[in-house]
Amino acid sequence: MNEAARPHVDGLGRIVVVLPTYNEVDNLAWIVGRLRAAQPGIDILVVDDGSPDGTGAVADELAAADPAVRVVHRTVKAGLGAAYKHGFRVALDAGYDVIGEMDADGSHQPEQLGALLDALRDGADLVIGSRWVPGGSVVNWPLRRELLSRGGNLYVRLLLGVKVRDATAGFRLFRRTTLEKIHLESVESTGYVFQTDMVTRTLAAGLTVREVPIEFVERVRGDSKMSGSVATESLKLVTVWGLRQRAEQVRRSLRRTGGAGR
Ligand SMILES: Nc1nc2c(ncn2[C@@H]2O[C@H](COP(=O)(O)OP(=O)(O)OP(=O)(O)O)[C@@H](O)[C@H]2O)c(=O)[nH]1
Ligand SMILES: [Mg+2]
Repeated sequence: MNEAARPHVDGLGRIVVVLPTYNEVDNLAWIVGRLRAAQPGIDILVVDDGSPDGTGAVADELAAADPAVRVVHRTVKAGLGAAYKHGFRVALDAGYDVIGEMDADGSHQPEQLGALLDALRDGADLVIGSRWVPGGSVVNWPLRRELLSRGGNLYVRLLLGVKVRDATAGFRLFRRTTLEKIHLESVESTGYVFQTDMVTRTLAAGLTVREVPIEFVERVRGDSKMSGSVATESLKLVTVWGLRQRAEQVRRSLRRTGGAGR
């Protein structure tokens, strides 16, 4: 990636989308091709966790053929959040102004990225492609998955007071200033709960989050990496964060009451 030579996208500067991959050999070239066609001004950073199916080699071939594509190889599968954190650090160091997230399995459609870019141009600090705002939808999801996602989001809203409909979504655009303000280095969640963690931190920092409706399409090829343990980890951490928030609120109000008594 010759940084200086990369194009700027109107009104937004230099943009890179981070694509995390684990065993996406049948999807990667297809999604990279669609992304390049839909948004020729946007660069791509693949973060592969040593996929045994050869996804890393496909990524290398794509990078060799196209200066807009770059690859980070990690040696072990260490979770979606850890892969994103690594990719974001590389993107920040490379000087990008906007850093995006997208699944590599076709669930997030590159053709819908334009609407997310528009919301960022309107002034948002983080834009989320959302399944659960009016106009958003999912295609080919079993009822069980829909209930898990809707239920998880309801739990996040109730416990953390996060006022977004799809806090767990992974189709996003961050301004670099957002990642700087929320202290990316201090983010510890390594699994899928990273998504909830990032939006919670963004709102807590007083920044603006906008949701844009998207159509989420269930993957056609390859296997899902979502598992019971992923859901359990999210449930556990959101509960811990929620209780911590409550304890902090109680501590603050006790301090206030103590101060008024003096
Ligand atoms: N680098 C890396 N990528 C991962 C890891 N886990 C998942 N991914 C990628 O993250 C994206 C989302 O994972 P999916 O398995 O599609 O999970 P999901 O979209 O929540 O689940 P489905 O709807 O069932 O597809 C895909 O591009 C995966 O290849 C990981 O540990 N490391
Ligand atoms: Mg998926």
